[in-house]
Amino acid sequence: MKLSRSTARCMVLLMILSACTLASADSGSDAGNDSGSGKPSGKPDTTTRPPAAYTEHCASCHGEARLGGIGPALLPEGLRRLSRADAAEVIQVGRPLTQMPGFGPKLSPTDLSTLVDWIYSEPSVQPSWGPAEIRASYVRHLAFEELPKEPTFQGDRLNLFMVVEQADHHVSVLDGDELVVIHRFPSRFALHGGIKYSPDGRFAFLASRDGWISQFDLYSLKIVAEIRAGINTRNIAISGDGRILLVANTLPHSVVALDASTLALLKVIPARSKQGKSSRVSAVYAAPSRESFIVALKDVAELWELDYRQDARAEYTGLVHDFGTESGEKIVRPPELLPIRRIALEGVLDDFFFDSEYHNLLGSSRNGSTWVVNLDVGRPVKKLDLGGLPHLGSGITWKLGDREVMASPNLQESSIAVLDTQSWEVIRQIPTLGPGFFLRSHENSPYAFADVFFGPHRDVIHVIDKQSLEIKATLRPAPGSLSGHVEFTRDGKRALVSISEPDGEIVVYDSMSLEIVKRIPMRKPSGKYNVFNKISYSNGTSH
Ligand code: DHE
Repeated sequence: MKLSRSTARCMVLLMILSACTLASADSGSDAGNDSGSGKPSGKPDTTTRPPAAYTEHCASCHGEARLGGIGPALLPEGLRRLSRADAAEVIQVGRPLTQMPGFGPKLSPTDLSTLVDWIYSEPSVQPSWGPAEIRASYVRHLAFEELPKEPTFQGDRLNLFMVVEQADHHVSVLDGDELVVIHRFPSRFALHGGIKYSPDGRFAFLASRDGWISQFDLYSLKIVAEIRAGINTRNIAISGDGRILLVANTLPHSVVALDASTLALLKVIPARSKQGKSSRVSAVYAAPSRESFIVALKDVAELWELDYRQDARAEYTGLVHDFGTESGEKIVRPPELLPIRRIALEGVLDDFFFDSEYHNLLGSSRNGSTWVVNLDVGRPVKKLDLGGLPHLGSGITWKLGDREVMASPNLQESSIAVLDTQSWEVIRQIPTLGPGFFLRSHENSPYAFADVFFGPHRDVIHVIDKQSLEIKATLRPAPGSLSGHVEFTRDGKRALVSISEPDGEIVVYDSMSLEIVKRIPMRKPSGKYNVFNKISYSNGTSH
C-alpha cells in the first residue's frame, strides 16, 4: 500500500506549513528561582481583544494571551493536529478525563464560532517566551532534602518502563519483571517525544508539546520540578554526562539549555542561521561519544553541533579563558556555554539517525531525499535514494554476520529499508502490509518488531528475522485497533506493544515464542521507555 504524498505529509509532518516569526529570545544565564508560581506570564496580545466568551470561560485556564496555564496554549501553531470541527466539539462537550469541562449550554452558536475563529487566528503580536518568562514559570515540587536515598518500591528499578497514555494525559510506571503498574500520575497536556533518563536512571524528563518540562524522581515516584521552556516544544535531549537538558522549540525559535539536576535555566540560544534567518527547531539529539548535542533546524539548511565539553572542563577543573582588557587589566571569564558549530547542508534535513559511533548521521528531507552527513568533517558526503519518506528517527542497528546494518521504516512506502552502515548501500527493502512508524529490537532478540501504523492494516505488527531479513510472523495483537510502538524489557525476553486506542492496552509478547504473556489496560498508550535500554543506549531502541 502506498499513501499519497499529501496524505502522508498531512498525517505525519503537520508542522511543515508553519511560517511563524521569531519571538524574542535573548541569551540567558544562570539559574531560575525556586519560588516561581508556575503560571506562565506571556505578554498579552494588546492590539486585538479576545471575544468576551474567551475572557469569561477560557482565559483563567488557557491564559489571557492564549499561552496556556492549567490548560494548553491555544495558538494556531499548536492546534495544527486538531480540526476546527473537533475543537468546536471539545469546547461544547469538554475533554473526558481532563479538567476541560463542556461549555455547550453557556454558548450561543455565534459565541462558539467566534471562539473557534479566535483560537485559530494568528496573534497580532507574536508571543514572547524568553529567559524572564521561562524563569517565572519554574516550579519546585519537592525539596532536595525530601528526595529519598533508596527507591520506595521493591524490584529492579532499571527494568521500569514509563508509558505515556495520551487519552487522559497520564504516565504509568510499569514494573518490567512483574508486568504491573506500580504508579500512575497525571502529566502535563500532550506529552510527545521520548522520555529521557539521567545516566544513572534515577530521574526521568518529560516534555509536553506546549513546552512544559517535568523532572520525575523514580525513587520517590514524584515530580520534582517543572519549567516551561517554550510555547511549542518538539523534544528534549540529555547530555551524556547528565548535566544538561536541551529543549528544542518551534515557538519561539530557540534551543533552551537547562541544568538537568534542578531544571534551572542555563541559556536560551535563538535559532538563527549564519545569515541570520530565524528557524524552528526540529529536534535535539545527544551524541554522548562526541560529548555534544546535535540540533536539527526546520527552516534553514544548517545543522548544529553544540559542544558541552568546554563547559564541563571549566566547571570540573576550574579552567577558564583569560581575556585582556584595553587597560591591560586581566579579567577572567568562563568559556561560552554550548558554542555552536554550524554544518552547512544541501537542503533542510529534519529526521535523523546516528551511527553507533556518532561519526555519521543519516538525515532525510521533506522531499524524501536522504543524505549521509559526516560529523567529523562537517559536511554531507553521500546522497541516498531510499524511496518514499523514511522515518529515520525510528532506525535501529544490529549485526548481520560481521557487519552492522541499520533498518528504517517508511512513512509513505510499504517497506523497511536495511542498509550497510559502512557503505550505506541498501541491502534489502522488506515489503510490509503498509507504511510504518516505529521499529524496535534488542541485543538479546533475534527479531525486530515493526508496526504498520497507516492504512487498513494498522493493527499489524511484523516480526522480522534479523539474519534472514524475512518476515517471520505477522501479529494482530488486537484486531481492528491501532498497534504501534514496541519496546523490550531489559533482558529482551518480552516485547511490549501499544494498542493506541482510548480504551487500549499494552500487549506483552514472549519475544521468542511470540505468545501473548499479558494484557495490561491503558488509556491510549503511545511511547514506552525502558530505563535500562535507554541509559545503556541499546542499539535496538531510540535514544
Ligand atoms: Fe513523534 C518521537 C517528531 C508525530 C509519537 N517524534 C519523536 C521525535 C521527533 C518526532 C523529532 C524524536 C524526539 C525524541 O524522542 O527525542 N512526531 C514528530 C513529528 O514531526 C510528527 C510527525 C508530527 C508532529 O505532530 O509533531 C510526529 N509522534 C507523532 C505522532 O502523531 C505520534 C504517533 C503520537 C503523538 O505523541 O503525537 C508520535 N513521537 C512519538 C513517540 C516518540 C516520538 C511515541 C518517541 C519514540 C521513541 O521511542 O523514542
